[in-house]
Amino acid sequence: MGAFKKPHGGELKNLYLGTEAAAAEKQRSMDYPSWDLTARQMCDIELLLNGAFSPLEGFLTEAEYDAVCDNMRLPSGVLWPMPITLDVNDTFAEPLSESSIIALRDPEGVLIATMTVESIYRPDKSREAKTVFGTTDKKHPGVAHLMDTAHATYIGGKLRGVEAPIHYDFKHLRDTPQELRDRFVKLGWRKVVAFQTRNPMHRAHQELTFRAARDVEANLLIHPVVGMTKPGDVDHFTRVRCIEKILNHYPEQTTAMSLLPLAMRMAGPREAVWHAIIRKNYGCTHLIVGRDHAGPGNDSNGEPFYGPYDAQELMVQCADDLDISMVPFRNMVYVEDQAQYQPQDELAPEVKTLNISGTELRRRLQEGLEIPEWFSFPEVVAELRKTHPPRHRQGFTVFFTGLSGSGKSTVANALMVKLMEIGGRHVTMLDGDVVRKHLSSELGFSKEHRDLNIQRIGYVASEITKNGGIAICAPIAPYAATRKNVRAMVEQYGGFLEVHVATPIEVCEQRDRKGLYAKARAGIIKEFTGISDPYEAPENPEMSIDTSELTPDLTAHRVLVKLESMGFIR
Ligand code: PPS
Repeated sequence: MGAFKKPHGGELKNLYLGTEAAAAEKQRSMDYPSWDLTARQMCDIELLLNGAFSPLEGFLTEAEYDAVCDNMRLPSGVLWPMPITLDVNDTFAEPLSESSIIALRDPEGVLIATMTVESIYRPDKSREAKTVFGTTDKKHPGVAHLMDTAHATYIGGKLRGVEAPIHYDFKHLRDTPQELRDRFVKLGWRKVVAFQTRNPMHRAHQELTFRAARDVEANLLIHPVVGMTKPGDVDHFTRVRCIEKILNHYPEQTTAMSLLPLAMRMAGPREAVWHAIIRKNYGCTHLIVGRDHAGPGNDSNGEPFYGPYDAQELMVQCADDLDISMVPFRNMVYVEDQAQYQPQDELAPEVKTLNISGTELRRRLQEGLEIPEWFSFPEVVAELRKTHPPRHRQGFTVFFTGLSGSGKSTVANALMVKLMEIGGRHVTMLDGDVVRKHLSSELGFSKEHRDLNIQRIGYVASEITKNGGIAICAPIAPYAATRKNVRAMVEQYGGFLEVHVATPIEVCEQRDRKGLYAKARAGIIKEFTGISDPYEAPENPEMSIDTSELTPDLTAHRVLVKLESMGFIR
């Protein structure tokens, strides 16, 4: 019983070849067509090879895929809720046939596994979205990946593992299912409750996990996901460092942490069942399942994709097949009068409780405000503050966009000087003309080249922002979609302020400092923005300024005031 419980499907898979066979396979693989695995596929293959996805022995064939989508079972009848598929592009799929052998490599070209192709098929993605996620709404990150990122062809077949994916971080916290099972045996842990998390843990999590383990008289395994989680989550380095700090707050010898390199799909109920199977394979006997487990947030109409207890209900329905027990997660709230946490459902409605939502926590971090000790442990907060400094210490990008001659460069230069006067961060200017001289010297003015130019500027700006600096960009950037990409690139690391320099074209043309408008009118310069090439004005910029009405000094000052109101300077 206990940690000696059987893996899902009866046998723990280990798809790695022995040392000699692996060396021989590596030799042979030189002749095989080679596929570079995506980040998501790297996560999947690691868990296939080490048996975390037992009883799977490879990526799903069409028959397996159909059965999993439609019935949540493999053709053998074993419960399996999530299609684990290998999507490839048509160029790669075209020459393959059923019985081809392919090499699967990591992004650096290291051979991870080979696969004998048993099945090549084009999935009906909207049916997959409906059956697995219950929706085709692309607000769902799992659906968005399936529709927009996953390739059109799937190939399935059995894997032969050659080398485990390499990780350079937290090596001491990474275990295969067999290693974790062995550890439980060594420690004498017969009952183990797993806690799945993609977030740093605070006091409420510590309380609920401690109580869950105590209630079922088990040890606790904190099993955070370090593969791919919901876009916008705290990065896994911070997540793990925060959890390391919290481990000291459990009674000694009761609790351990191990990392799970899983690529989450945020599929709510189906995902909960999948998580349970994985934990069973790692030797756990119980899984804590919370309110809205693996929930993807709200749909395009602002409604939640799944009901708060859908995941728990599906777990109950699948209980007989699962053979790992669910410990329903109880919402813990802080009762001020008693100075302790209590399960919300045990309290009378009039009892005064305190809570800080995720959004409120982010606001307090951003603004450098107090995070009370009843909410989190000071060492966890200190860890979070390291990677989430208050806004006035984060990097940011000011992105000017507008026609040639609109005054972008003049205002950008004035702003740069004012920011340098304030000091505290390095300022980098990425002016259109200057970038074209150094970074994009080979590019012209076709849509393709302009997009490439702006992507490059965006990439550099995002790196500067990530490292706490200020990037001021001043290209024309005529296309809305490209500007949106730049915003997304930068906003993952810091602030983004789009300033539309909306000086009317008549004024720009009248100024014609470089004589370009005259040449464009005469047809000497082709594809000239505003004359013979489009400019898509921003719809929702943070600021819009017209330099025919204000001096550069005043305009730059207005930008500064805006930055101050957003909290980036003080
Ligand atoms: S873009 O569209 O964002 O890639 O353009 P950008 O890199 O900002 O370069 C614009 C500067 O190049 C000069 N120039 C032209 N602009 C627009 N259209 C055409 N065909 C063109 N040919 C040369 C022009 O001087 C622009 O500089 P600014 O500072 O905007 O006047």
